[in-house]
Amino acid sequence: MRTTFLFGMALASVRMALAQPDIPANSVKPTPAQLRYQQQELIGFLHVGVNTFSDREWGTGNESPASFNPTALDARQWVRTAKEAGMKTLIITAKHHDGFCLWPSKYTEHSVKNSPWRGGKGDVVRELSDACRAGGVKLGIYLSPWDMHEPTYGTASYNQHYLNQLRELLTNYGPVAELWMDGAKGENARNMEYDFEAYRKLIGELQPQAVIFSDVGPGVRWIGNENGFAGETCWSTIRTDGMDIGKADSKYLNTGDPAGDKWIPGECDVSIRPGWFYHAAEDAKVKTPATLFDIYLKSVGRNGTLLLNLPPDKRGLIKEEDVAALRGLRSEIRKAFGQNKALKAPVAEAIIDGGKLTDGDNNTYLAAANGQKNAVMTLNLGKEQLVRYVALQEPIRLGQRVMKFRVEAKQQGTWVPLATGTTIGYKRLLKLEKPVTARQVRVVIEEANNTVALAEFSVY
Ligand code: FUL
Repeated sequence: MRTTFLFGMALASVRMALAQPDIPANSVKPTPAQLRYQQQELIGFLHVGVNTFSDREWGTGNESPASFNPTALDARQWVRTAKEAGMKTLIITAKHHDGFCLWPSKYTEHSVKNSPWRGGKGDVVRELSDACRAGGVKLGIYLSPWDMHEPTYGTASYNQHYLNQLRELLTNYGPVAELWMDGAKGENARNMEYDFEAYRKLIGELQPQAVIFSDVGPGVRWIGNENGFAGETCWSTIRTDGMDIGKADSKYLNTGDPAGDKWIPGECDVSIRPGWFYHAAEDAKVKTPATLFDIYLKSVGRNGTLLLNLPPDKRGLIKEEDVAALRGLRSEIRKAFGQNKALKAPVAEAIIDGGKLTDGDNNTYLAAANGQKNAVMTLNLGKEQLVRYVALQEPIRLGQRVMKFRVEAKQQGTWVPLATGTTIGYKRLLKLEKPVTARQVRVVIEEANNTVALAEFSVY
C-alpha cells in the first residue's frame, strides 16, 4: 500500500516535471525575429538585372542601362510561383556586383530610370514589394557591397554611398524581412574596408525586425557552400571571433559549433539552375524535382533554411521549366511528408505527456525531468504502419540541446535501429535507408547539453 502510494507520488511528480511548460532556456537562443525566420523553412531568391540580358553571371559595371528591357516583367508571377512552392520570403538582387540598380536610386544614374523598361518610370523593387504585400510573402533585399560601376567604389566615401542606398531601400518599400549581405570585393578595393558595423547599425535603426544574412550573421549565417547542403551535424550556434564577412571558415559555418556563444542559424543558398542569373542555354539544366527534394532533405532536414534561387528570364518571368520543377518539388514534399502517421499518437511511457510531442504544434514540447540530459520517447502508432521518414523538432526558443540520438522501431519484440544522428535543432528529417513496418517507434536521446525537450516527433 505504502509502496504503491510512494510509487504513485513519484509517477505524479515525474509526470509534472515532464509536462511542465517552462524548463529553463539555454543562455544562447534565438531572438523572436530569428525564430520567425527559422520557422519559414523555404525562401526564394531572385537574381535579375543587366546580367539577364548580357548572359553573364558577373557583369562588368559598363553595361548600358538601355540593355535592361524585360518585355513582360510580372512580380505577381514571381510571388505566385514562390508561394505555391511554400516559400515565405522573396529576396531580390536590388543591386548585384555590376552596380545596376533595380530601383530608381537618386544616388546613381546606373539604374532602371535610364532603361527603356516602363519608359524609365519603372521600379522592380516597388513592384515586388507590392506583389509581396498582396500575396502575403515577405520581402528581402540583396544589396551588393561590391559595385563595379560606382566611381567612389574603392575609396572611403563609398561606405556613405552604400548607406544612402540602404536608406532608400529600407525607408521606401515597407517592411524588409531579410538583408542579404555578400562579402565579394573588387580588386580595386583592396585598400577600402566595407563599414559593415555602420551598415548593420542603420539596418537596426530603420528595420529592427529584419534579419541580416552574411557569412557571420548577425541574424543568419551562410552555410558554407552554394549547393544548399547543411552539415549532417548542424548547430544554430557559432563563435565569430576572428571571422568577418568574406573571412570565415566555410567548414565551420557548415556544422556550426556546440560551444558557439551566438545564435546565428544557417541559410542554405542554391540555384534551381547551374547559374544564379537566367541563361537560355541552361533551360535543359533546371534541377529535377528529385534533386531539389534531396537538397530539401539536406537543408530544411538538417536544421537549415533553404534559399532557392529562381532567376527571372528576359521576359521578366520565372521560366516554365523552373515553375514545373518547383511544382514537382512541392509534390515530392507532399508525397513524403503529407500524412503524419504519428499525429496524436500516444506516448507509451505512462509518465510522459505525449500530446505535446505529437500534437502537430512545434510551439509546445515535451521535456524530461529538469536536468535530465537523456530520454526515451516511444510512440504507439495504433497499428502496423509503413515508416519511410521520421521528423524530429526541438523547441528552439529554448536553445539547441540534442547532441546525439537514435531512432528505433520494435520488430518482433526487439528494438531495431532505424537511424542515428547528432543534432536535431529546428527540424531534422531522416530518410530511412530501409522502410519498415512497425507499430511502435521510439527516439532515444543519448546526449544533450541541457534538459531534453522535443517539440515534435513525426512518422511518415
Ligand atoms: C555570390 C555572388 O558572387 C553570386 O553572383 C551570387 O549572387 C551568390 C548568391 O552570391 O557571392
